[in-house]
Parts: sequence; structure tokens; C-alpha cells
Amino acid sequence: MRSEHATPVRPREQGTAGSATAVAHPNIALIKYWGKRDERLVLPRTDSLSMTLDIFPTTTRIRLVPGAGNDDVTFNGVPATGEAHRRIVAFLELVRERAGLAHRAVVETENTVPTGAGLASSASGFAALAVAAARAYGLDPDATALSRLARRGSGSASRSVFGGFAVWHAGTGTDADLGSYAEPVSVADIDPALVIAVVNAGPKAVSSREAMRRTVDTSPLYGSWADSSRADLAEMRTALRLGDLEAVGEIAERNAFGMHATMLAARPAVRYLSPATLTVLDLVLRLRRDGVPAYATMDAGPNVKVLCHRADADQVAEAVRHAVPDGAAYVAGPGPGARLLDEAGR
Ligand code: 2P0
Repeated sequence: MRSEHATPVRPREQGTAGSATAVAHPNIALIKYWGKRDERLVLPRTDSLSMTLDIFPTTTRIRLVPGAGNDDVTFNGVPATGEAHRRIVAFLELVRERAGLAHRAVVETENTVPTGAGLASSASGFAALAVAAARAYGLDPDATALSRLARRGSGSASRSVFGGFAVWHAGTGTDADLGSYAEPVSVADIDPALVIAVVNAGPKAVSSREAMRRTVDTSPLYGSWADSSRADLAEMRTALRLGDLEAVGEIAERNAFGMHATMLAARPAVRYLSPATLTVLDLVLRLRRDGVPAYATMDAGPNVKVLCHRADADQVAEAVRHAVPDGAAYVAGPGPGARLLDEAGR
């Protein structure tokens, strides 16, 4: 029998929308997040900075179902299972606890990333879920609180709450949870593009969560990278403020190479870079030698994202397709932050 004491969740029907739909876009970090200092709260060891994309949105619809015994979660119509399901349910538990509302939910997520594009959908996914679930459960967070909430689903999701460029503060002090959120970064008019070079559509051998953990625990290079990343962030902010795309690219490229170096030194090593990755990295060097400012960044997978001027993006994408005929290239510009959609999906 349920009693007031048995259930810490206080039913509060009023103020709930009951259902909501939200959209969010992926982001690519130019200063990487690699390593947590608190796994449960998803607190990173360093600040990171990213550009939200204008392609590959995730749309998430949530509907509360009073009386249901479980959360029903689907991705592109396919029921979620295993770790993916567990992470969504854990996130919804957090929202329910904050809302004082016990209702389970139906969560339907549509990802538009081409299958196997190797672009993490957890950033757009948890940003969209945070916005939709907060609304459906009657919470009323401001953008900072939404970013903190999205962070609990997946660290990089804290940045996808915002459009354009965003910095995610690691958070310090007595209440690091409160201090760890993303916020927009002011950027001069640089008209950037990221060409997403998909070289391998296979699933990754090691999840980024596990790879981060192993790197922090075993890589002798980790501490040096974390220190240099703090310096990179300061320089990156200046380069963005000045609108110096070449400097932005150089800093992003060295930060990403450094992150991969920490992984290669982990025990056992985590190596995401493949021969096709190196083909694109060689191409980026050739483009630069030919006078096209182009800079590479790579995440927890073999694909390469090439930062360049928007005016050069089609040429860069064409060069990628030529260099890796089995691959694909997509051009992205800075995209919008996460937002609620109305009933008509607008
Ligand atoms: C980033 N990555 O800054 C870094 C660079 C991958 C490489 O954020 O464990 O899916 O859910 O907090 O956010 C991927 O990690 O990890 C990531 P969790 P997440 O974009």
C-alpha cells in the first residue's frame, strides 16, 4: 500500500503540460571535454567549448502516462534497450524527483543523423529530452538550469542547449553541480563551417564514457593535456572574440590531437583514428598548403570534422569525397539552441 512516507514523490498535477516536444542539434567541441571528476553528477575535469550545428536535429516527444509501470522509449520507432534505455530512465527519474511527480512517460525520439554517421546523438538527444521533459513534468527552468539538467544525461548535451558557440564550465567550489553549466560565447563575425567527413560508419569499439574513464585512470599524459586544454580555452576565447578563424582552427586542432594522444597512452590504448582518418588529416594539410584555411578535429570515433570558412566549405567537402570515395561529407554551419515545438511541430 502506498503511504505518504513510502513515497518521497509528492504528486503535483497542476502546472504540468503532460506532453511536450522539443528539438535540439548536435555540437562539435573545439576545446574538448574528455574526463569526468564525478561520474554520477557528470562533472568534467576541464571546461570545454563547442559549436552547435545547423544539421542533424533530434526531435523528442514526451507524454506522461499516469498509472503506467514503466517508461516506454523509442528511437526512430525502435524500442530502446540496454544501456540507452537505462540512461533515459535514470534521467527521467531525476526530472520526476525534482517535479515531485511519479508518472512514467512515453518518449519518442527521431534522430536525423544518417545511420552510422558516427556523430554522437547523445548531445542533441539529451538536450531535446531535457527541454521536453522539463516542460511535460511542469518544471520551469531557465536556460542555465536546463543546461545543468541536460548535463546529467550526457555531458556534451549541456552545450547543445545553446546555439552558436557555447562554453561549458567545469564548475568549482563547494557546489560544483550548480557551477557546471554551459553558456553562449560571444564571437566576432567569422562565418565558419564544419565539414563532417564520415569515413567509417561502423559502431565504435569503446564507448566514449568508458574511454574517458580509462584515459583519466591510466594515461600518464592526461594531466598535461588537461593543463594545456585550460590554456587552449583562454586562447580560443580570444581568437573567437577577434574573429580569427585561422587561430580558432589551430587551437582546436592541437587540442583534439592532444586529446587523442592521451587516449593512445592509456592502458590499454584507446585508438579511434583509422587509416581513412589519416587520409583526411593529410588532405587538411594539403588544403592548407594550397592556401585554404582548414583545420581538423576528431571525437570518439574515426570521423574528422574540418573547420573552414563557409565560402570554402563546398570545396573542402568535395575534396573529402574525392580523398575518401567510400565516405561522405556534410557541410554544417552554426545552428540554433534547443527549443520547444508547438503541437503542430513548429
Ligand atoms: C566533446 N566528446 O567535448 C567530447 C570530445 C567526445 C570527444 O563529449 O559520458 O557523450 O555522456 O558525458 O558527452 C562525448 O561524450 O559523454 C563527448 P558522457 P558524452 O564533445
